[in-house]
Amino acid sequence: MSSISIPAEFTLHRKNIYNHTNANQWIVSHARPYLWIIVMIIVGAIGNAALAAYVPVLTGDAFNAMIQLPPDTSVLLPLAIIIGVSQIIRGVLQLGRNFGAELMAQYMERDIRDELYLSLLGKSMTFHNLQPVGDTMARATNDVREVNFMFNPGVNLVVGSFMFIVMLFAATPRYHPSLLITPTIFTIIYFVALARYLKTLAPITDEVRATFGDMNTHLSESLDGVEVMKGAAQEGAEVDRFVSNARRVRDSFVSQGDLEGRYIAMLILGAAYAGGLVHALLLFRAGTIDLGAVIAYFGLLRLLEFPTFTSTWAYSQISSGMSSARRILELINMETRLDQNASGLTSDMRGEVEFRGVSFSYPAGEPVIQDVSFKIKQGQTVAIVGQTGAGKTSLAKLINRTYDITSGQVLIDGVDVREWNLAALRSQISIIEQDIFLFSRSLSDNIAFGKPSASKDEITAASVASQAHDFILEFDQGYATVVGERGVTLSGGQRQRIALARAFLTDPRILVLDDSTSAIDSATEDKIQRAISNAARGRTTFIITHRLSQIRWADLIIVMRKGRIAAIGTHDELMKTSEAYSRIFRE
Ligand code: DCP
Ligand code: MG
Repeated sequence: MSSISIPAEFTLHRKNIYNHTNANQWIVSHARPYLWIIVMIIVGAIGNAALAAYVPVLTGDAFNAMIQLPPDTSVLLPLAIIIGVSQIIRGVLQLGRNFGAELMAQYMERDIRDELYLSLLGKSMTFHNLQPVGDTMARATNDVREVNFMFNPGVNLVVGSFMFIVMLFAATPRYHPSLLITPTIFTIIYFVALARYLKTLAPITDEVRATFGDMNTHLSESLDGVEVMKGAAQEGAEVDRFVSNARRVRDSFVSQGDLEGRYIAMLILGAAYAGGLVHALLLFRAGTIDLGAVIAYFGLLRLLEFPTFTSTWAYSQISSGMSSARRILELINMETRLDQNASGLTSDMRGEVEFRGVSFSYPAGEPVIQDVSFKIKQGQTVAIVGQTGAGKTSLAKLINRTYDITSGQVLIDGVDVREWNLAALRSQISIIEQDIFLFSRSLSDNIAFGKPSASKDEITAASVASQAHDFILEFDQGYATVVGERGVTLSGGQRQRIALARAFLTDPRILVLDDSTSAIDSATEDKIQRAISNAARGRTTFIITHRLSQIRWADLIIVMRKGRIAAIGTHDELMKTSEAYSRIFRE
């Protein structure tokens, strides 16, 4: 068992994680730890099929006893008892097979879900920005479920019914070897038809899974953007788009059903019964076999019903499961560009930050940061200003390697950020984003997010420092108040103070506050101002802001324009030298 060796932001070690690019091998390696269950399924399947074949054999014997002159009724009771007991044992074996398959299916689902979740957490922001959430959700829920169904009923019935064919071959020669002709012809046609069926089925099940993923992507996006959609009165258009997506899912399901319906196996089963019966009767007429053998043989032929019936959908279940496995594995193996650099520097930060000729562009995009250089001493406060789209947020995200730069160097304490151990780097840098995300948990859980071990007192102290304490106490539940999804019950200013409280608790050496919202009433503004100056004390702080009061008291001001530094210096210097800067203050 090897752990993932693809570059990951965070490699989370756990057993049962494998490194594969081929879905078949991947599934096999997941199944390997449960070999004992597979043995149980196979033993159950063999026993079940053997005892199913035993009934027609006994029936044939009973028939022979009855048609003797005089009929020998004494064998009937023992035969009945044997049939009864054997079918009870068969029930137990069948239970073992079904139970084993279900157990296996659930274990597989759990392991694969764990592996997928861990790999998603380990992926870079570049990946998460590009990968639609709805599609990921479809893969993490439905596709994982399909892999479960692949084992039960899929593999369960395929193995179970295959054994019925084997038992037919085992029992038939007992009556006459030539009676094997019909089962042989049937089996050859059955497998040839099956192979062709599966070959046409695979692209269709791929299509079914893919259209389902697309539909989910669209659904999750329109729910995320429901406010925008309603605001623009676009419900109608969105419904139309959804309907057309749903229609594609339906169409692909229908074409799968169509193919399943045209599958030839049922037809050849009828032909096998007819052919087998004629053959047995001819042998009987020639005196080669007795009447009991005809009866038993016909009963044995009926064993073919199970494999024929299940093959129309048990194999397509496996086909769907493999399509899903490919989709899950594709997601797991999608490249992530960041390397966590596990062996990198882990020491305590002082908080010096230097940019040396840094350029950066998003994947397949124009450069959004170009040739940026500056140096900040430990404990300084820096204001980054500039118009919307100037690259302020992007610049800040290069500091903790949310994204890796394209060229140049970002150094912290004189060490390139790529030389730092990523976990050590990020745990000492705290970025409060423009769009603050709160989890649907209690306020105290949200505040303690970066430090789950925090005590109640610590949480309260952090909230007091970030000016959040007062408004939290105004809620009926206080700190236990559960935030609605995405924090909709809190205002922008309140959310910001919760995020600041988070930062107080984790006590980072570098704090980045992306605060581009400016429309806040002056009382709140005042509180936030105080919270920020509390937070900035004793650590290197970057503030991205439009608020003049905050800009003014910064040690250094960086004016960004179209990804470049337009001006840099203190307030007084810039007022003298920068036309662009002094214009901000004149307005
Ligand atoms: N950009 C992108 N992909 C992203 C984020 C941004 O291509 N995931 C582009 C959009 C802009 C440029 O990068 O053209 C700079 O975006 P920023 O978010 O860095 O800009 P600001 O933070 O300066 O803008 P604002 O003040 O609106 O927050
Ligand atoms: Mg921004």
